[in-house]
Amino acid sequence: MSTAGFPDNSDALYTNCHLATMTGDEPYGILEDAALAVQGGRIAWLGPAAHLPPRAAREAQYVVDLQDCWVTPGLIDCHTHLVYAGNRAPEFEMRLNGMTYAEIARAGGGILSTVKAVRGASPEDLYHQSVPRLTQLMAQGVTTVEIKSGYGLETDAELKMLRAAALLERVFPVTVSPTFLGAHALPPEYKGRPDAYIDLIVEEMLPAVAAEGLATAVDVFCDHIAFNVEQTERVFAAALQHGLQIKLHAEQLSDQKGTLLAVKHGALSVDHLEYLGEEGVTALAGGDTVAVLLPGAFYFLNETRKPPVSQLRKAGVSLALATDCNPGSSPCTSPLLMMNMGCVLFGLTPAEALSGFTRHAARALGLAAERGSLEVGKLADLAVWDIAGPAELAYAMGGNPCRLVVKEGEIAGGDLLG
Ligand code: DI6
Ligand code: FE
Repeated sequence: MSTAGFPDNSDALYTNCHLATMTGDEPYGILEDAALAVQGGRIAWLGPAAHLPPRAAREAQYVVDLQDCWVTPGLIDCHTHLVYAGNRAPEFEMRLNGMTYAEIARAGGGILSTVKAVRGASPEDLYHQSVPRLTQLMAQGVTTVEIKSGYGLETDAELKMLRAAALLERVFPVTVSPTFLGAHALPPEYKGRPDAYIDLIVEEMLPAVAAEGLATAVDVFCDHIAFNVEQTERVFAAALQHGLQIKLHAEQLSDQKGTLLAVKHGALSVDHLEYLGEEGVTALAGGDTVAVLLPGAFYFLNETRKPPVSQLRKAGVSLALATDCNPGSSPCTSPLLMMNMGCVLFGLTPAEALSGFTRHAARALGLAAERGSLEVGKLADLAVWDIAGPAELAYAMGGNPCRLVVKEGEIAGGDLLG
């Protein structure tokens, strides 16, 4: 790397650090004893510190000594339901005191209890209850987060959820990638009439969401307890008509072959995949659809069937990892814990786990042109870690070595400089 191309008067120069660029063929794209310059919110230069031109520090607006820390791309949590009201801790407790899931559901629990809480919450309350979950993610280096609706299940309540997600993005230094998940569950008032509910989604909800520009993608829960492949296809067709991208909760509890449908329609991602069969793996091979693994839900629901990770890996499918932050199956706000579980429960390597929260997560949101790796020209979204090497991120259980978060070139959090 030469000093040619070093920016004049950079906004910030980060020195005394090591980079996991997440580029190239080597797992982490490691660059030790490195420096990184930011200009206009983007990465303007990165390379070995020894290659810094002498004028670099003199001309920079400010120089930040990263004290031997490691820098990764800001983490991207590509699958969350973090906007919701209430929680399901009482149900968790009932379950562990011996009540079955079906009994809890009959007693008004399960996903519909969160629907009731969300419908009953004021917009302000819904927003305020969601803030701590977002800030906990950000404290672990998250700079981009996907947020789904899907606990409103009626037009106004779905819009309320997506407006809360939009407000979070306005208030906090984070990018929110909003997804409309009206087809998450059948609302009680449509009991026995799932197709009529799909009509409502297609004819009323989706147009309203699109008109307000509240979502960039549309998701469906395709499973025996939710919506079938035909219903899913109707929602996909409407989404594509509105110019929205699509993704799918697929093969979480059974193999519905939703993945085949999703790939056929060019979905950004298929998520969960515990029951993905050989056909599904073949469909994903060589395509652009990302497989998103959610070890938190697998763990919290005490599942035993694991996604076919080694087949997916062999087929060259991009593997992302996410928290699935939601009150019912994954009340989790820790990407680092998900990396650990991705390794221990699903057999990912620590490098795959970090790729799953960076470059592959960016692809799962259609944002890879600007995020997910440390490269000149990409947004300066950075997470700075007090670790001796990147494998430590997936290794540790608990704790948080994140010392600094930079969002589009601005300091967004952390205590490194405090
Ligand atoms: N799969 C899940 O694991 C969550 N949603 C989904 O489609 C469960 C959401 C909840 O129980 O609240
Ligand atoms: Fe989910």
